[in-house]
Parts: sequence; structure tokens; C-alpha cells
Amino acid sequence: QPDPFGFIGLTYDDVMLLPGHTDVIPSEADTSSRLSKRVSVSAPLISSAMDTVTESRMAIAMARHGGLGVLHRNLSIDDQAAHVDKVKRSESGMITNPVTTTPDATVAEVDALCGQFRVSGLPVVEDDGTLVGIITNRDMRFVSPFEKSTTLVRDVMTKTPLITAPEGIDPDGAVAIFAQHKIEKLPLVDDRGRLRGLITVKDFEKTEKYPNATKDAEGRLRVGAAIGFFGDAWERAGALRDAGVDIIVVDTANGDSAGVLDIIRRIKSDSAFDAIDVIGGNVATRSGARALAEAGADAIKVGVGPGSICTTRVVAGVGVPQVTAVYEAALAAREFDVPVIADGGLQYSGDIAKALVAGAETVMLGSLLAGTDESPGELRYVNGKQFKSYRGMGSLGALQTRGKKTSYSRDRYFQADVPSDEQLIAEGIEGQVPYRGPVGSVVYQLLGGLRQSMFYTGARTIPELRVKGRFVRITAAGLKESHPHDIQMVVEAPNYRG
Ligand code: RVP
Repeated sequence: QPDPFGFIGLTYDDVMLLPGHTDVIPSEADTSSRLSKRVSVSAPLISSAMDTVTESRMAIAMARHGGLGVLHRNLSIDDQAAHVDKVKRSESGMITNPVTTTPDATVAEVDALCGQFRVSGLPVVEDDGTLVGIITNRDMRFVSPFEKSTTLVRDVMTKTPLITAPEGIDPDGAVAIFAQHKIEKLPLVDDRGRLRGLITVKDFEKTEKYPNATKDAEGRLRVGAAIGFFGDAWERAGALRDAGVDIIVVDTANGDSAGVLDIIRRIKSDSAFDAIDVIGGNVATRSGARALAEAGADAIKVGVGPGSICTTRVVAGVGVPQVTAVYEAALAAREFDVPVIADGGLQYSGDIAKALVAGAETVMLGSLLAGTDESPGELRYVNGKQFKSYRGMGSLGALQTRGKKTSYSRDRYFQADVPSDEQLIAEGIEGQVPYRGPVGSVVYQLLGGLRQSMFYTGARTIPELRVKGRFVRITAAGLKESHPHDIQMVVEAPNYRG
């Protein structure tokens, strides 16, 4: 029998980056990196596909700040596709498929649509798509609440002729029209007067506010979404594609398995998915990463057991400490020029640079983002402090059906065949994390920490950091020395929790 103990596994707390000669100051460091073969991000931060982390609000915020969100899959296909749709509509150079209403709809119906899609007005079209007006807050302001369900759109809308522009107008042209006519929404029409798109002033303002946002070729925010490999996974992939998803993540606890490799191959060989990159995972070894790369994955997600809510390593006794896992997986991924995502186990901003030096090109975060305003769920007060719920997708709570027909995330742990909730084997726990405010400020601190790492190591870019970075292994005494010690912390730091 070959040596059953193999090599030693190291994780973030086992290593430190060596300082090196530098001529870079933090503000000059370029944090852009590669998420998948065709998608780049200006911040190498991805939010986890977990039901206490990423729905459309988180995905919008992550993309605006230069990262990306992966929508979780513990919900119906329609609901998940609706989240994709919300992200894709949230901001765009031009909305190609705007939400519309008809002249015979009621003001109450328009109100409901505006609330649902968080917009302030809608173009009004006939059945054949001809633009006949526009209805905005301004038109509805003086309709009494009691008359909203009986007042028709046709009676209050601003009617054609409206200020419109031909489809294909460039951004400068649109800005000129907004300025000249003091309007906020510009419908785009074809030569027969049919609505083809919409440009809004708000979108231009957001583009200025979030210059590093992760966007597609049409100026819409990018978004990823998770699928499994079992049951209706193929149908889910199709629905997500139709809703405009940019990246599909085949999201399981053991990516080196027949079902996962099969669905990756199937998506990659179907031309209907040509525009979408596919991420496979998770794996934690060289052979696992090779299997995903050979199946055609456009990025490989690495992490078996490092997650803060994960119990796989104790329930199954399986996993690889994360720095070694990333290093090993990246050795194989490199041969295929496929980027690696270091998923789970990051506690501090310093762990990001460690993950990148170990071989990853981006990191995926759960617990660091779960306490923000943009994660699903309400704030909880415990002893005067604020918390938000955070749970593993392998926790009992996430796996249980609780009267629903199914739990969509059971196949993540290969337990889709388990007949009852009582027979589930959980691999995660449920808990709460401290409230952290808006995701923008968390991302700011994380990126700021990464920039400091780049300054200390003398790396101007992430590719340079990945080549230049060197580790020193540390001991328990070194770790103790690394954290604040021999003092009682009295002021909370924005980027450190003891
Ligand atoms: P962390 O950032 O340390 O909280 O880890 C988040 C990661 O943990 C997720 O991206 C996912 O890969 C993994 N996870 C999610 N649920 C569970 C579980 O229940 N075991 N693990």
C-alpha cells in the first residue's frame, strides 16, 4: 500500500505572505482578475450560492462593486429565473425588453408592476407592440388611492407623440436628448412605431456611480446562478439561460462525480448555451480539478469542508485544508488555462491574497457577506447586538422539505433519494453572524486589504501577485503573534473581529 498519509494539508492560518521589495502603493494596485474563461471582474470577490447570502439584491450589489453574485438554487425554477431577470433589468445601457403595460390596464396594476420591478414608470403599448404612451409617477400622483383600481392607464398616461429615439442610438445621443427635453425615460422605437427598448437617466447615473461594475456587452449587470445535476437541473439551466444568466454554476459538494461531469459536458456541447460560461465544483484535489477541466468547465470551484458553517470534515471526515486544496487544484487547472475559485473558509481580507497566491483567481465568500443589508433575511437583536441568520446549504434547515414538495438543494449533498426529512445526514449548521452594514462597505474593506497585500508583496496586478507571492509556514505561536495579543480590544475595527 502506498503511504496512506500522503502530504500535509495547510490552510490560511498556517501560512503568511512574505513581504518583498515594492514600488507599488496600495491605491495603484489593480485588483481585476479572471472569474472564468470569458468573464473578468474588477474585484475578485464572488458571493456564495446560499439562501442566506445571494438573491437578486446581493447579486446586484456585488456586480455593482465589481464582483459577482451567484444566485442560490434552494427555490423553484421560476423564482430563481425571476431573480436573474431582476439583476439583468436593474441597470443597463439600454433595456431591450422593458416591462410594459397596456392602455386598458388599471393604475393599481401599474403600481404593482412598478413595485415589483422597482421602476418609476412604464411604456404603454398596444397588443402589437406599438408605443401609445408612457405612464410614470407624475401621471399617477393625483389619482386617489380609492380610484386606482378603476382608473385606466389610457386616461392618465402621457400620450404619443412622445420624445422617442430610434433603436441603436448611442449613449451620447441619448444624454443629449435627456438634457434637451428634461425627460427621464427615452423609449426606443422602430420605423413602425413599435417599442424596441428603453433608456433611463437613472441607468446613466448608476454607470457614473459604479464605474467598476461587472457588466455584459449590453451594459447590463452580470449574474451567476447555481444548478444541480439531478431531476429538473437541465430545465433549470434552460430557464436561467432564457432569463439572461451569464454564468451557470454546477453547485455540489463533490464535483468529481458522474452526474456533475455529465451535466457540464451536456451544457458545454449544446450550442444554445454558447454564450454562457459554466463553473463546476466543488473539488479539493488535482485529479478532481482535472476531471472538471476535461469535462469542459470554464472555471473550477475549490473547497471541500472549509466553509464556516460546514461540517463535512467532521461528519464524513473528508476534506483538504483550503490553501493546499487550492494549490493542488490549480496545478491541474493551469494545464487547461482554467481559472480556480477558492470557495469558503475566508475569515479576513488577508486570506484573499493568500488564496490568490495559492493559485486561485477569485474567491467565494459566504459568512463575510451574510451579515450585510443585501443578504436575504431580517436583522435579529440579541442582547442589544444585531445579527443576521446564516446557514449551510447542507444544514438540516436547508435540506428539509417542511411540507414543500422538495428541497431543491438536497442533491448538493447527493441525498435526493432520501425518502424523509428524518433520514437526512446534515453536513452543515445553522447560526447567525454579526450585522455588517451595506455590502459596499464590506467589499471596500476587503479590496482595501487586498491592495495592502499587493503593496507589501510588490505586485501591481493580480497576475503579478500570483507569480511573485511567496509563503512562509507558521506555527501556532506565529498565529498567536499575528492577531492582536496581550490587550483587550475596546474599539471595534471595521476589518477585524477578535
Ligand atoms: P464561508 O465563506 O466560510 O462561510 O463558506 C461559504 C461556502 O461554504 C459556500 O460558498 C459553500 O461552498 C460552502 N457551503 C455552503 N453550505 C455548506 C454546508 O452546509 N456544508 N457549505
